[in-house]
Amino acid sequence: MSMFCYQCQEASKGMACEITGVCGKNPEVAAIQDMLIYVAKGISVFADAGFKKGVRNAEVDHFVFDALFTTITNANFDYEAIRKKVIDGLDLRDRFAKELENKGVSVDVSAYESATWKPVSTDEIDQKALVVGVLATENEDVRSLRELTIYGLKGMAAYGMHALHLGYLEEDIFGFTFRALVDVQNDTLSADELTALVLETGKNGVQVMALLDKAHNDTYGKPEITKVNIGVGTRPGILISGHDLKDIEQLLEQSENSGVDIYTHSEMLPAHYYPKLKKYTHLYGNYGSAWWKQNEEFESFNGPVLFTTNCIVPPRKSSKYADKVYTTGSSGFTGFPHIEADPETGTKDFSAIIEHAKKCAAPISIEEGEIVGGFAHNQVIQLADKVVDAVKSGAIKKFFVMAGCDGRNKERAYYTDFANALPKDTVILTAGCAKYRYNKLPLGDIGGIPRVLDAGQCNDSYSLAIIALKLKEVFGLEDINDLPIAYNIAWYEQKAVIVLLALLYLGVKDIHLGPTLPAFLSPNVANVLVNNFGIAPIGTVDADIELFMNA
Ligand code: SF4
Ligand code: SF3
Repeated sequence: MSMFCYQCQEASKGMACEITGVCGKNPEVAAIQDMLIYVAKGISVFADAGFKKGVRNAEVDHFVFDALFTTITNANFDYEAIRKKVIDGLDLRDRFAKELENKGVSVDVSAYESATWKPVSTDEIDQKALVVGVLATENEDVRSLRELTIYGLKGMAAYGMHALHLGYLEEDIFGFTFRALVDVQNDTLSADELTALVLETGKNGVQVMALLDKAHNDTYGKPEITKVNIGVGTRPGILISGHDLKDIEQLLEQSENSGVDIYTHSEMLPAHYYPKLKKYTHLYGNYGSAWWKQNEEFESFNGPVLFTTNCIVPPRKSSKYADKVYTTGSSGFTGFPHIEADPETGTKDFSAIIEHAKKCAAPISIEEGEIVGGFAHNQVIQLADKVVDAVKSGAIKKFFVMAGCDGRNKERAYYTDFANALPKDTVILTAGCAKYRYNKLPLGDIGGIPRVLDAGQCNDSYSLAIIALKLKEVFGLEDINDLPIAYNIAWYEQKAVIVLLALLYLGVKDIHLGPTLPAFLSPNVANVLVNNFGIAPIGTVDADIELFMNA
């Protein structure tokens, strides 16, 4: 075994990647990512003590969230960049420990090796990195609950970073994150206490998604129903991928009147729904589909690509686009230029990528037409009367929440088949890149309500929860589970983990999860989720539709 990672849906053989990552993460990167989480845990021992005494440090906040975000699947493959974060983090931990000491805050570090371990060389860091990963916890149930918490925190921190970039994040989110990172190192906690921590992570996930929703709505206006062009223009383009709306805003501002068009890719598609982003006429359209098709789609795009977050797929050796990709934020890949924000202002200088685009040919068309989206909670609630009438008249029998992630596994064809096979009196509520499995199908509408309502990015699953809560109120129901809504969620990486934990916290039961259940759920932990929440794996399309329609 040269590595051990089981954090995403692609974990090798449904168990773990032990030789190299199916995602392309090699053992060195896997180990240094484990080390970065270990350093975040060490800093959190101090940050938790400081937080409880009212001592706050913005550098520490940022480090811990960035460490969690950096280690999300497909976000950062740059070994050197991650090792630098590790070294900087160890220095920050010791500086912050001094600051606390000077302020009279005592910290009991005796139970936490991560708070005291000091390497004397960088080689020692590499050696230590091999033993601080997932398998450092021997008991498989404790390991499962600890990792479930950490993966939830990773998703939460990713969304939290976007909210932070827009100036929206509440202090208690940091306080919870630090405490949770201490608790996952605490050998005295029982399985019940760790289970409670998992659910508390879901509660904080709801809060962060609500904050991000507010940040996006306040900053860019409320999402509107919008038709998005999926064809191409004649001018060179920049393709922007990932989830960070502040990045696309800055890119749009800086590229206005440059002769270059901006195209969204995968999870950046929902940028088109926001009034203050769609006002830019050079925000041309959306190019391609979900993240996993990028090897082909980037080739034909011709222009440079900017990754603001996950999901990066390592380019093939024969790739002709590898020298055109840039990263920013917590994302990274060895050899791709990384654009840093000005530490004072948060501004990013995208001039290099804009100049690069000017020298490129226009994108090659891979499809034509339009897709429609922008059905976030505000917009759908405006349609509430129409929706309620359609339910009361029987025109809509059921809603299917099919939020989450897409991925390259063949079994994911299930989701396209499922969408196609659903009875015509059903509506799909979607968010996240999972939508690309069915958002271009001719599924029609029900009395003017499209049968696929796209709320936005994976974090906009929050919108779907708000819509469900609103419908519960309108129908005068006691329990969210009495609504005619079924949940058939596709997951891939850790953002989907926090979405799932958030839905559980909101009381949603009987979620079907696929295409496979997480490898990091031990049989006992999986049983807890099955027994308490009715979580179930997907089956066949026909059997699942029958089950859902008769529930
Ligand atoms: Fe494997 Fe997923 Fe981990 Fe990558 S992130 S190494 S595919 S489990
Ligand atoms: Fe997709 Fe990576 Fe998860 Fe934001 S972009 S949902 S997989």
